[in-house]
Amino acid sequence: MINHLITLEEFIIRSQNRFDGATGELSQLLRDIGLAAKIVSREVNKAGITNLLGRHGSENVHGESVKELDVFADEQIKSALARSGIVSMMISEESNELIRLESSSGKYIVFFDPLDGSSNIDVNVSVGTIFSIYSRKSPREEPARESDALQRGDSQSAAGYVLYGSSTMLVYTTGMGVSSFTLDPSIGEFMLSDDDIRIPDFNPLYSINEGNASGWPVGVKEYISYIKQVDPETMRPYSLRYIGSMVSDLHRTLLLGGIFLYPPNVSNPQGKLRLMYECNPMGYIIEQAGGLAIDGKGSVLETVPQSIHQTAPVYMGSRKNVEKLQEFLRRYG
Ligand code: P6P
Repeated sequence: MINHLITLEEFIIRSQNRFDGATGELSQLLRDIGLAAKIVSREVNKAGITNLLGRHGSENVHGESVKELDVFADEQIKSALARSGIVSMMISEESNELIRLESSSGKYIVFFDPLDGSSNIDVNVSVGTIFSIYSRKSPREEPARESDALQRGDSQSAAGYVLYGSSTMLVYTTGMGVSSFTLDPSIGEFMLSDDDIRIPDFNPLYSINEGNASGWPVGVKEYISYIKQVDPETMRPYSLRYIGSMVSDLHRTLLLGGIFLYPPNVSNPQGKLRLMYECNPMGYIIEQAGGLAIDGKGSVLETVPQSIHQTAPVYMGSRKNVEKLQEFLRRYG
């Protein structure tokens, strides 16, 4: 129970003091991301009355149409990261290539999806920003290398998301549990809501796009059929909740429990969600909160990345929910 108001900045400083030898750079980076989130939140929440709605006309690296707010969010985050002076390279869903920054001595590499779920913007469904932070491995006096970006998800220094919903929330982890903050727009501060989120061990909730069922692996088909059977003892049938915005679906899963699934399907044989700026950051948060995040074989965070925009199948949520799925994947493949 939080018995007095703590701002994001205050919490970050306190957390930094728990890290021996912390230089304050990660704290500064998290504060810069928090500022960009406030600016994006202001525009998302008033998009309905400005000209930011609708398509920007361009397409991103995946051939998806880009909306004005996507571009705005992308620009805000890029300038916040560039201004920090501690980021040497960044990769955005909206940019084909990785972006090296003049301050190439910066300690961190940042992946981000500036406005995930943006297809929901025009219908006023919540969308989110996702970020994933790595320490670079190459010598800091040299320009950052692509190998600095191709690190496994279990090497992340920090990961988080901003959910622009009925309220704007920032949720992040630096590897010492998961904390959440709610934006108080009247004072422009993210206020601490929960300093140690733990995902429930089980909940009969599942989140998947049933429209793709014909292309799922057999093990997934058998699992989904199993959880729809009637058996009160095992709380079946489960309830289906699917918003179609990963940050929203996983924020609900983090707080209520259950399982989120995006398996391979006919149009996405390697899965649809991007490993580096969707699966890894969200998976890191779920695992830090006590859940599981797998790609159908093992932890998605152990995947050795081959390219910055690659996709991966992903199944994540409450431990018992994911373990039950794993039984079916082992039995049916
Ligand atoms: P589908 C949004 O476009 C997104 O990248 C994620 O936010 C979301 O989980 C997924 O795609 C939804 O995909 O195929 O169900 O529309």
